[in-house]
Amino acid sequence: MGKVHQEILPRRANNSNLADYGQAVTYFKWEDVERQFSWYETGKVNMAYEAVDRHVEEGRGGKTALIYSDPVREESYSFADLKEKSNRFGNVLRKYGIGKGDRVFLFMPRQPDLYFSLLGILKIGAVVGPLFEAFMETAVKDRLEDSGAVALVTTPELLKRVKREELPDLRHIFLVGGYSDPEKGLISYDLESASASVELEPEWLGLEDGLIMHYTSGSTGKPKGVYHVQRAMIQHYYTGRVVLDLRDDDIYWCTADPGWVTGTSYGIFAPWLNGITNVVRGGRFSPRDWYSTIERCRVTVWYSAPTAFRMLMGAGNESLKGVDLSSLRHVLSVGEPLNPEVIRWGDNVLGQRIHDTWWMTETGGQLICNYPGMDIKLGSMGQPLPGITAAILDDQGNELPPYSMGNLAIKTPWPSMMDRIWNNPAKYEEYFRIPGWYISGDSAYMDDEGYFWFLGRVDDCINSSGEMIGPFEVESKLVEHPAVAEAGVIGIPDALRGEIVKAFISLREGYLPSDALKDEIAAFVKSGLSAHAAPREIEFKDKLPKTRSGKIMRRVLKAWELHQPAGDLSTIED
Ligand code: 6R9
Repeated sequence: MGKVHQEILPRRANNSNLADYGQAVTYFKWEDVERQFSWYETGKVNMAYEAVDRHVEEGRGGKTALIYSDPVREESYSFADLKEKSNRFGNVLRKYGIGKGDRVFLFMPRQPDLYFSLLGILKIGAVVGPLFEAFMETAVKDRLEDSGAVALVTTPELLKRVKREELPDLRHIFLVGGYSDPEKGLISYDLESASASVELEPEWLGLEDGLIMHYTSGSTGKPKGVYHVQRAMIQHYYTGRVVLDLRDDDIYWCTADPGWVTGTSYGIFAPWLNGITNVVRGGRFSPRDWYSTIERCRVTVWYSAPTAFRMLMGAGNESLKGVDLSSLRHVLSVGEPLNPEVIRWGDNVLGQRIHDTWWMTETGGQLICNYPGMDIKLGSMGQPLPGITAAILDDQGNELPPYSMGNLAIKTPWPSMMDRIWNNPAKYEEYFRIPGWYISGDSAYMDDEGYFWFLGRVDDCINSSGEMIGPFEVESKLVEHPAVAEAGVIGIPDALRGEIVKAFISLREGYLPSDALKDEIAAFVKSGLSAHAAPREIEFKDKLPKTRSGKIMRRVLKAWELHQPAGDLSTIED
């Protein structure tokens, strides 16, 4: 791996929160983070208490915790409101015999009650499982069945997708905006919550007690239930400070849905553990709508994903006319590699450097990041946070020198590391097959200054005539071409070269597909990157297949290409 695209952006003038922890890695101790929690003194642990009640008890109850809006309503709730609403629902759950360790799932659109009920579930020590609202019958059933969920919070509309007769463990359904029907096990969330007490003693837990489950789909086979425990709050709180750089007067907006780990770790836990005002926007994405949300709510810290930034970029500067984004002071990205072109767009158009962060459902929190106070290298995921050790390992577990491509691995443990894969210990062990390390399944390299560079999922890397090609590098070059909105790159079998590079491309507004354009784009990659990485085949698509969290599904592109079954598709966007 050569010294490619090492374009360095100077560090911003920023007096970072990292100073709280001594700035330098050598001084960092997790214990200094742990001291911030009440349980450090009391021994009484509960995530919802730390994220909500604690602020009320310490005199911050009147502060706005949640600003919810969608095209038809805008409401805000204080920390005291969150405490009251989650206490009420916690009491309802207790009334129906639900308690510590029970799995309670959420299946509803993003709306305030989703947040209240999630906190209520955590208050009584149950484990919460948020599902994407767009899941269809089988996706819902598989997850409820595997987790053995005893209760579900949903809406009358979405209830139609719940195959209750096939789910014997599912005893109670709480309907938001619906009526009780005891014979059918249906309970009105609204009426029961309204008559429940506002007083509740939280269930006091240990750091190893359950917190949340997120199902994540592997490339094949059924989705895995990634199970996290209370201990994760240490990482959520800490990264909220040093990576999100949250300060008391921030207005923070994480655009992710709670069905995706980003929407809980960083859409709920990190901001509220830090007592920050959190914006939630319901409804569908549109550039106008997103820009005006930033303007109207005076968002200061904004966490989103490359797919969204690319869509905003693709929509052109027209959609920015007349909007004031000057409230922004810190912008971050997660979920997919962040193309250098997108960072340049952020610098020029948003007036903000977009900070890439790398982590996974299984890691529970951010691990390798561009955080305030460090120099950013365009196209790099950044460096391991203080407290985290990362390395590139070969398949035998040997640490590889700088610039070698290999398995991105993290030294175990860290606070938010997954506790298990529900019902699947063998799958869990696979991640830890090399003693002392967590193997991420991503392929990357490290440079001689300790910055990490993402290449692709291990399964997605392409071997063409003996040269290893990471799809990300090719995709990033492709999106620099003015006609290209998004690109997904895969390897396809080739008799001569082993594999060749094929690119699926969606075009920007105003461009039409043609053979001449294909040639031009291929030549652009050839001259800008290398001959072997240039796509030998290009196919134009109106849309690329993506997950609900915005990841291009390369394995689906590959399955289409090879006329093979595409594996689990429950998380695909419609
Ligand atoms: C948080 C989240 C994890 C996979 C991960 C990697 C990809 C995430 C990335 C990134 C390059 C980044 N990924 N962040 N790739 N640069 N900054 O996304 O969790 O949905 O489990 O996905 O996403 O391939 O292994 P999850």
